[in-house]
Amino acid sequence: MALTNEQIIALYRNLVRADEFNKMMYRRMMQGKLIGFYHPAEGAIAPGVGASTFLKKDDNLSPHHRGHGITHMLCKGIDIKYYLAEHTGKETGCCKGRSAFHFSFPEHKVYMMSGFIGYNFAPVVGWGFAAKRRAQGQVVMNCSGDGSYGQGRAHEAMLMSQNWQLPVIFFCENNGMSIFSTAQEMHPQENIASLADGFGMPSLIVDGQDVFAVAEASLQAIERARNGGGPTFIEAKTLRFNEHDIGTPDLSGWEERSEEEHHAMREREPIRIATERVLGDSLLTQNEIDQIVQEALAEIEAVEQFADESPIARPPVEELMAGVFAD
Ligand SMILES: Cc1ncc(C[n+]2csc(CCOP(=O)(O)OP(=O)(O)O)c2C)c(N)n1
Ligand SMILES: [Mg+2]
Repeated sequence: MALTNEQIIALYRNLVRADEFNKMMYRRMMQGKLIGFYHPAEGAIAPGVGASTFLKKDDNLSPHHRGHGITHMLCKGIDIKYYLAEHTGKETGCCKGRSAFHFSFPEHKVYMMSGFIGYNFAPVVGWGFAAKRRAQGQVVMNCSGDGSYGQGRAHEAMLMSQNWQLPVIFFCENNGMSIFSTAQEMHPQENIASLADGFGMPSLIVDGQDVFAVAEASLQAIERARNGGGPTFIEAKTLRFNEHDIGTPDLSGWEERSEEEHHAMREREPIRIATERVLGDSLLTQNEIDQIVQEALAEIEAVEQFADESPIARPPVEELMAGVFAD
């Protein structure tokens, strides 16, 4: 599915926003300005942007925890100042600064995180079932990592979605790592997409460093799901440039990564690949690219100002159970 020039530019803009936002989160974590912790997304920003940029407002999105879902959510249209205020422990955050990174934006149909990897496999089947019954062309984008596909519930969700032909996209961001364990250690086959074969589910494998390739595959899966064609499995092969979360040592197979490995990874940096494409195809000039970066930086500055100037969340003890159970 070839992308239009307009779609390519929209993706490029979101990629730059995601990249700058992730850098800002890393910096703020190091400055001690964030509560909780942060799972940096450097090197892995293209999968979320490619999967989420062309979702419609009514589609359900379950983002991956890397970057705390920002690469996905900012493309779905959330107001990121509430995301940052939340991470900064401020009363103006989307959960009044109580959650660190366990939150949702239900008004945007973004249902976020739990501390449990793979928690989302059960809900996405329910959302897919509801979407099919409503028959209004709504799709469900379920983003998660290679690590979560060892879980039984992932396989149950794929089986049920395929059996019932639900409009669910199983979008796997395979960065080859689950904290310290490598995908080779945890999965018997090279491609996690091979799992889909067992359920008769169509699958696509894409270069997760190329945002345009990811978006093409995602659009294909979204269209299939919208038109009643059932689920698709997408495996986006990506990289983790940094440690799993800030403060945990960057070990791979119990060995620290070598300088050569780091260097080779950085050759596959998503912004670098996307910039080569838009300049090479004369879709944007260097001046226009500079302008896009400036706009992203201005957006981030405003978001940081909002978070910094907001009052600190100081919930009284009696309020600590608020929001834990539905009324
Ligand atoms: C059910 C469960 N088991 C283990 C953990 C601890 N844990 C947190 S992140 C993570 C690795 C996840 O790897 P992956 O899904 O590939 O995502 P990545 O962090 O590589 O982007 C693990 C094992 C957890 N949070 N939940
Ligand atoms: Mg992983």
